[in-house]
Amino acid sequence: MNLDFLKELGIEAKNPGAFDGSWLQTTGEECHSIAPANGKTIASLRYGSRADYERVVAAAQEAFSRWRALPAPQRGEYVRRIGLAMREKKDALGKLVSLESGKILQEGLGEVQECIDIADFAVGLSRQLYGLDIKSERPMHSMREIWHPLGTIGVITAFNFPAAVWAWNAMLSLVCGNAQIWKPSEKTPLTAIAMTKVAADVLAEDGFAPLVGLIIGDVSEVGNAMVEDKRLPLISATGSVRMGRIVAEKVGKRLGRSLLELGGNSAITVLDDADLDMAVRAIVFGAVGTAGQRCTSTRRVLAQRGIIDELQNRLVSAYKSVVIGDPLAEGTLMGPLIDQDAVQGMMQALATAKEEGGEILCGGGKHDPGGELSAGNFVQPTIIRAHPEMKLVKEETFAPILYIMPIDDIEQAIQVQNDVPQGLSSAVFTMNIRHGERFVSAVGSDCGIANVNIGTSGAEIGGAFGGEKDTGGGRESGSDSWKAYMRRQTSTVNWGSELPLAQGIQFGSD
Ligand code: UN1
Repeated sequence: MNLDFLKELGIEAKNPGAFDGSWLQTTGEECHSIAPANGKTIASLRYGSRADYERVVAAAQEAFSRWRALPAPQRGEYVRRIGLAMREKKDALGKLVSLESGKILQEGLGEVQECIDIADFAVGLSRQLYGLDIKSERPMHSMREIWHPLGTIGVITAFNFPAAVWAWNAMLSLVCGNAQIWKPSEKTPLTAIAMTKVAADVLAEDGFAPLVGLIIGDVSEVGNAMVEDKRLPLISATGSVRMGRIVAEKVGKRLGRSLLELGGNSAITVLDDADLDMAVRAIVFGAVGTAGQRCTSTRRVLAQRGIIDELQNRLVSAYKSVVIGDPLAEGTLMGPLIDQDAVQGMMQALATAKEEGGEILCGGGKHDPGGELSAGNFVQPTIIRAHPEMKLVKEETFAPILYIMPIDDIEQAIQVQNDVPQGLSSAVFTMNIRHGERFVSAVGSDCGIANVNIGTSGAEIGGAFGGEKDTGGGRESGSDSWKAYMRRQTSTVNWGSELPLAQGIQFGSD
């Protein structure tokens, strides 16, 4: 494979693992970025140490003290140029995302587009960080809410969206006036280095490069340092529920804020009156896309009894035509899982499914595309006929396993759908407006995302992204998610010559 695009992105055979405005000669453990498709090392790097982390924080803090004083639209201008730089490198960045995370090139390019989109959104937002004008109960008083930058933000991201989740946080946070320190997944360090370079090159012109600090290292060394660091008022973390609980606890203990986007277990309900062509396409993209390794991946299909057999047959035949192989090759629909642990996790889930009475309808094993890809982490996308009482269907397995279960009606579908610990994304396919509206009503889906005639994954950046229950409750990306990156100040100004007290209190003479 031609890897010239790595040069374009500034990736060397050996790379430093931390950036504080310049690239630090990190001396920590050596780590290799491994292509999940063939097990080969793409490039190596050295982890940042605790001392490197200190340098990254100090530089970010200093840059923040200057950045916060810039008018927000001027900050937006920098972000506009970061968006342009990402556009120029979209092709190379998309290839790197695909090579390093194993998602297919179309999805790699889509991920970079998501970064560009959020940059554009943030530029507009830089002129819309609106506060409120609140009517005071006292004469000649004005009361307002003013939003101020928060400080240096810690961003922890997962392998499956190695660029976009950082961009959701960083682009908004930059226009809000913050510095950020990014700890990416150890499995996708090169994408983090490349993204940081793109943003830093734009910011460096005026000495603002330390705003996009990067520290690559293991959880016990730098991950812990971040969550326990009082200098970071907000930790935005994406990953497993287990990781999220630790972050929430440690950040909560120091009374910091955390913004969590954790596990999902998305269901698509398909009712008897659904447009099955659309439903099949949405389910296959949702369950097979990114090899089932999105938080929003479709893991459960709740099908009404009138259509379940036809839907099942159509899904099975669609699955059989999924081209599995090199994620960078045209025509591939499913790449590898991220590593052998993920493959083992899937095999374990398949064994449990059988024990619990699930019936494997297609797939159900590893996959060998041959040649050098034989060393990759390939599996077959799998459909299992299941029932809601199975314990396994309430768990998130980060792999392309889809459980299909019968339901009687919309009531039961909503009940079964919500009866899991996670609450990220959900969808219903129906042509009946009553069922659709019911699904998105207060007595419908309990998820952060509830769609009608659209799948569960592939959300646009314009909406707030995140979910309830074990998903962690955070909201990132669009809508008013920017508020998480700012501190709110309530300000009352007395422009009169008296000093009336609120609540009509008389205190002392006069
Ligand atoms: C994730 O899996 O952590 O909605 C994020 C989606 C993408 C983001 C997924 N826009 O599927």
